[in-house]
Amino acid sequence: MPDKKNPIAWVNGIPTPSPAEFERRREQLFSTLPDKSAVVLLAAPELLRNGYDNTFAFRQNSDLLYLTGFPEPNTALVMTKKKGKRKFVLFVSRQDRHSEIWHGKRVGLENAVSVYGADRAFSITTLGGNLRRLLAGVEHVYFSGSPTPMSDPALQSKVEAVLKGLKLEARASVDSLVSEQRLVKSPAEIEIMRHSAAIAAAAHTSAMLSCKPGMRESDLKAVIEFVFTANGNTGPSYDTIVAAGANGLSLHHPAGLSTLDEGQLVLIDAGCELTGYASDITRTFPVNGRFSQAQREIYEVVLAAQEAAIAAVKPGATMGQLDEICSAALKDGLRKLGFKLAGEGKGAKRGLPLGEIFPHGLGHWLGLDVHDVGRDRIPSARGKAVDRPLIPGMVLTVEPGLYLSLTDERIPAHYRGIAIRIEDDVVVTDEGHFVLSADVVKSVEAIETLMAGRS
Ligand SMILES: [Mn+2]
Repeated sequence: MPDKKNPIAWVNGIPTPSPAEFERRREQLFSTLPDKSAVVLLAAPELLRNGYDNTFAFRQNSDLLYLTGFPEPNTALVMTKKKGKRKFVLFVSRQDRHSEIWHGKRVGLENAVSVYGADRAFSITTLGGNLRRLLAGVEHVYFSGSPTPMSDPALQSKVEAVLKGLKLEARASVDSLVSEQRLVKSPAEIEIMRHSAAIAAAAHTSAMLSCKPGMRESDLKAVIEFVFTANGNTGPSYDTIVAAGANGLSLHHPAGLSTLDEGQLVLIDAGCELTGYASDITRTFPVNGRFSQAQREIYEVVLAAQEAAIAAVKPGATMGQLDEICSAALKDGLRKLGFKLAGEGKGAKRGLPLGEIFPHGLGHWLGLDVHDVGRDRIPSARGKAVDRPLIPGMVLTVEPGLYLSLTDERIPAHYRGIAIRIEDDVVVTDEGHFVLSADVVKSVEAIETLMAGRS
């Protein structure tokens, strides 16, 4: 007998949210809705890649995925709350023999009810008329009033026409409502994210063990993505970044045909997407398995800053505070290496601003989207925007980096061209934090020891 209460269902060894978990999420959303209200959410569009019938792999709208797990395009979710009565309706594609010959089995109306838990399911072709009926007596509609890249434009105009006909305005965007809920992960979500990070960590370990001078960036990308696919048919959650040496100075350098040379570092920023949940890990290591003196010195500065920021992750801390801790550690380390930084002492104006060699933020929320939803700043009691305190269940990345230009004469010559980023996925717990991506090594000694064992 399947356990009806268990929030995780295992599918061939892969954890996925169970029907009970999706129901709990919808109940949580219902409980935040006022009476006489409705939520309308649309599937992502299918996007043509080239020609007239060759599409990109379909990825569901994250809010719809979060509330239903429903995998198909041409889908709409409607939730209504009237006089305390809650209703969850799905509009989906009918099963269709001709289309299924090409594209495989569709879920269909019956399974939308029996498997996905809808109270009612209708054909998506009836969206206009049935939505009008469902919205009778509704005063507040939560719907993205303006089209977003993540909702199907044809369905969007249909819903807009219905709202216009009923003289209903999308008063508040559903995005903010669901975003707030998505920001704090349930135990089931954290368990799935732990698996996602474990697969990504194994991929990074394999890349370190496979790396040899003379390989190309794309060879390491193949190693990384092989491990993703082989461990649960998961693809990358964003384009895999593999950057040889100074290629890493470009933050999102896609793996290309550049050679990984003796004496260079390689920066890999890669994560997978397991049943929708992203991991996002960066490691930087020497192509030949041994850091040079200069590489090691900069690496230790970045690592110390990353570890200081991670150590400070706990309920009540803010991203802004973590950022300050990290920046202070970077400045401290760089000064000891002889960098003349802007902002203090003699020659303060001519010094190098930290923002020029650490041009991105410390991190971001992580979840169904790799740059997940939820605001970093919230209004205070007095209405002023303040940094948001962390609470248990939030998941964030901590990813300082240093990118030392090849040509900037304010940088000591022996450090020029070095690009290093170190990134881990961290969940806020009652006690403090837990690092989801800890399975892949990151100290200089551990990396060198691991790589010394390459065959
Ligand atoms: Mn990241």
